[in-house]
Amino acid sequence: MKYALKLLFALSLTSLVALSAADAPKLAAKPNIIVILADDIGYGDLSCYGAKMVQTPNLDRLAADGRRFMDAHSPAATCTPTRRALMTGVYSWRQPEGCSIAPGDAAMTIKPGTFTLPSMLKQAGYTTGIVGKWHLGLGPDGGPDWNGDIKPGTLDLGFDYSFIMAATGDRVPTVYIENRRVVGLDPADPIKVSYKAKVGNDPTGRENPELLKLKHTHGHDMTIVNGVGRIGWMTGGKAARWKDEDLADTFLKQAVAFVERQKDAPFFLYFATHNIHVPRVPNPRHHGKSQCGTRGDSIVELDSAVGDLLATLDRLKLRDNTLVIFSSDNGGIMDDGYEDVGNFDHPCNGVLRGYKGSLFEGGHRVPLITRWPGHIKAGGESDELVTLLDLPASLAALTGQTVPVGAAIDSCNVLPALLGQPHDQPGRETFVAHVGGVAGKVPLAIRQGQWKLIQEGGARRSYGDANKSSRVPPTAEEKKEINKPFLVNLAADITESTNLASAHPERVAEMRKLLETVVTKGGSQPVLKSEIKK
Ligand SMILES: [Ca+2]
Repeated sequence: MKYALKLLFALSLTSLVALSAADAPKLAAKPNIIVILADDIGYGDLSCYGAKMVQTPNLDRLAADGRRFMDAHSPAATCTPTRRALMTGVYSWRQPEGCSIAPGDAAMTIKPGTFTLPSMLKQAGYTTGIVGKWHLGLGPDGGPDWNGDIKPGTLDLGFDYSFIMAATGDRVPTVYIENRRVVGLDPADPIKVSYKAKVGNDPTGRENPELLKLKHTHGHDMTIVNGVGRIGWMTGGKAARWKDEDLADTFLKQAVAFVERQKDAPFFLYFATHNIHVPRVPNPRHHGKSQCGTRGDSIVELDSAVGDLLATLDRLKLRDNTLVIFSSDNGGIMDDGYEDVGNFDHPCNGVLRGYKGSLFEGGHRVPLITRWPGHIKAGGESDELVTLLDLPASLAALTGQTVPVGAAIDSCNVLPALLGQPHDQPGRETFVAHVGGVAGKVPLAIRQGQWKLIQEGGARRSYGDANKSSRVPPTAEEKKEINKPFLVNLAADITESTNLASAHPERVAEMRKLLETVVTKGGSQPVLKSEIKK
């Protein structure tokens, strides 16, 4: 009997295999999907979004061949909460794990088994890969074992292949991790990391500033690696440490290799570039290629990497069968802790107010470009409200997957908008912007159509003391504003110059109520709701 059952099981497996073989041509029609997530690229940082002092010909071509979004948003105004929301389709202010910028030795912020963008696409038959910056924590409570198997990690969230940095370029450990292991680690020189106290005897920016080749402006004065002071202390792992000058090339090489390996069947690549996060240390071949200093040269490096990846698609004849989505994890910022900016009149967020870390538009309205030849009309432009939070539901719709009830509850299917197809779907009507922290403890901002309300305490130019980004202290007027609700109609005032809260108290009250509903009830997106199969 047992044998018969086994036989039956084997037979059903065979028929499954046969079924998938029969389905193969259909499966192959599924486009490859590449999500390129740049870091800290602002609304005014690309020449196709109006930048004058830096040219981004490859991204400009991507936009010319595809669709450019003018009202696209990162789910948060900082890295970790945006990336968490992108992976899960859930606002990061809903839970403490991953709601704020994570230390470099944080435990994994997403539990294995959670519905994620890569796990959904894996289910759809895609081979999934991540290359670049992770910054969502790794390992169990207490953090990862840098010298052993790093588990749980990206491979436990639906990625088949992973080549990442754990956190950011300015945080230790400054090493690459391929799948579960630190790359090039000498077991005789184990890595030790702490964010609480100094470990080992490596020089620090605080104690040995004369050893720095790139000076810090604030923070970033702990262990020096490659002449750059970092956040956090590390010792060991000397042979495994990266050279900042090679980061972009290393990640590009791995992204290209992944595409080459997977070219014959549908793949999903999450290419999370480190450009242009600090420390901005572009490869010397990009030096002086922009008219706005090292930060601009780092944008040129990003554009060059995107160009090389797109050229790979052309070379492998994958261009027409690949949906490319380019965006940024939060708005632009100038001085973010190092002297890698210079004094240039480059408005990194265009006309928008505020910087990375702000609830003003400059913090989270970001470039977004989609390209899929033959499916997305070239040269299109969209004013529709879309967010990176929407990719799980939208790509589920594209690939014929069903989002399980209770999963990706804030993700909205905006696929027709992303593809520029005629549609009468309401799409996204509200959006809650966030810097870090959990709802109820930090100010949030909510969009309702073109109206936007920033809660009390949130009308800041950037994170923290609000003056890091421009080195200009907040004005007396700004200081007064910070503690008031801030209401604006973006259709009439995209620069958020005038607070209309006292002129429209009823709208303030209505939007407060709407925010309360989204926060407490969740799953606020009408399109998603109607699509969830009960
Ligand atoms: Ca970022």
